[in-house]
Formats: sequence, C-alpha cells, structure tokens
Amino acid sequence: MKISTAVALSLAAEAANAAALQPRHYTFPALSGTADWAVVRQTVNFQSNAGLSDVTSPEIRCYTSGTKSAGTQAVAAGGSVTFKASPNIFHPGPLQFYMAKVPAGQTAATWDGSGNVWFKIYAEKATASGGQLSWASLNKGTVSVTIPKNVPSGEYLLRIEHIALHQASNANGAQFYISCAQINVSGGGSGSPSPLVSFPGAYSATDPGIKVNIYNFAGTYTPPGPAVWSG
Ligand SMILES: *[C@@H]1O[C@H](CO)[C@@H](O)[C@H](O)[C@H]1NC(C)=O
Ligand SMILES: [Cu+2]
Repeated sequence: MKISTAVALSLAAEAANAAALQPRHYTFPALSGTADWAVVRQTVNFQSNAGLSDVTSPEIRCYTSGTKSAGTQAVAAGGSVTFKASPNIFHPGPLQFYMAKVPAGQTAATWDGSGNVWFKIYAEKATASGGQLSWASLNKGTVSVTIPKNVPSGEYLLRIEHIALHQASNANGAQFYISCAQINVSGGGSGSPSPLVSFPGAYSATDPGIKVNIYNFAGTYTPPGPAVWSG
C-alpha cells in the first residue's frame, strides 16, 4: 500500500512536470553513453528545438550550419546504435536512418556529407486505423537502429530523421527533426550500399510521404526518400 502510494505520487509529479514544460519539439543530441553534442553534430535548433520545414534547405542534411562536433563513436557492424530524444518525440510521423561513408582522406569529424552519398538503413512503418496513421516512435525518449552487418568498415555520418506529420496536409507543413552522429564502424563487410541520394536533393515538398493528411488517409503510407538498402 505504501509503495503503490509512493509510485502514484511520483508519477503524478512527473506528469505535472511534463505539462509545465510543454515540450512540443525535440532534438536528438546524443548517442547512449555520450554527452549531448559530443559525437552528434550540434544542430541549429539546439536551443529552440524547432523543426525544419524546407526540404530544399542545406540544413536538411544534418540540421547544422557548419558546426561540427569533436568526437567519433566506435560502433560494430551488426550492432545497435541508440539516439536520445530530448525531450521525447512529441509528434506523429516516421523515423528514418541514413548513413554516408566518409571519403578517403577525410574524417567523420570534418567531412560535410555533400554529394550522392546517403543510403537509407531504416524506415519506420505506419499503422493505419480508420483512415488515421500512427507510428510507434511517438513519445519515445530513445530510438535505436541496427548498423547493417555488411557495410564496409570505416567512418560514417549516421543521420537520424523524424518527420512530424501532424500538420503535413499543408504545403511545407511537415516538420523535420534531424541529427548526424559521427561514427567509426568496425567489423564490417563488403556490401555496396545503394541507392545513394543527396541532401538536399532526395526530397521535394510535394512528395506523397511529406505532404500528406495523416488523419484522413487511404492506401499504404511510404515515407520519403529511397528504398532501404537490403544489405
Ligand atoms: C576507427 O576504427 C579503426 C579500427 O578499430 C581504428 O584503427 C581507427 O583509428 C578508428 N578511427 C577513429 C577516427 O576513431
Ligand atoms: Cu511541432
């Protein structure tokens, strides 16, 4: 009895706290076990948490303006990488992950990620019910992705993207929440990731996965960008 009262009180305190903060927007500032912006490039919205709405902006790549982070995180091919959301993912929409291999002679800490270099490693599927779409990433505080076993070893940028679609029936109504982590993959294979796309370039404002009414939807929702590399 005592224990359940204590639990109830602490849950109520947490709920009050969350309501007071009204955290409508979010960033992905860290990989698990690292400090904020230590191995994730600091995004331009690191204080406002605001989403990006212009898919043709150079910021659609990593949501940075030339800012780099210092560190590079070692990860194993076939292993899982976890991003922290701060605060939790507050809007409905798909989560996607892309990777881009750092060219020879450059490092993850300094390369700008330009060119036709990005391949998709994960796209979150939607659940449809009564014409309404929903995604399991809603309200998550951490989200993970598996680094394909067969990617060649070496340094990469790992791009996380959550697309908030609650106002996306309007032009430029989708909100993009993006971060790029600097990673060094070991134990990889000899795969040739494809298709490769560029950011900006991969998306247009009228893509059916971007300009979409998720509250009155028929058919199968497909998030924007290329197919996931099968590995
Ligand atoms: C990446 O990992 C390889 C193999 O473990 C290592 O030799 C190299 O120094 C690492 N590079 C960075 C930047 O950490
Ligand atoms: Cu919003």
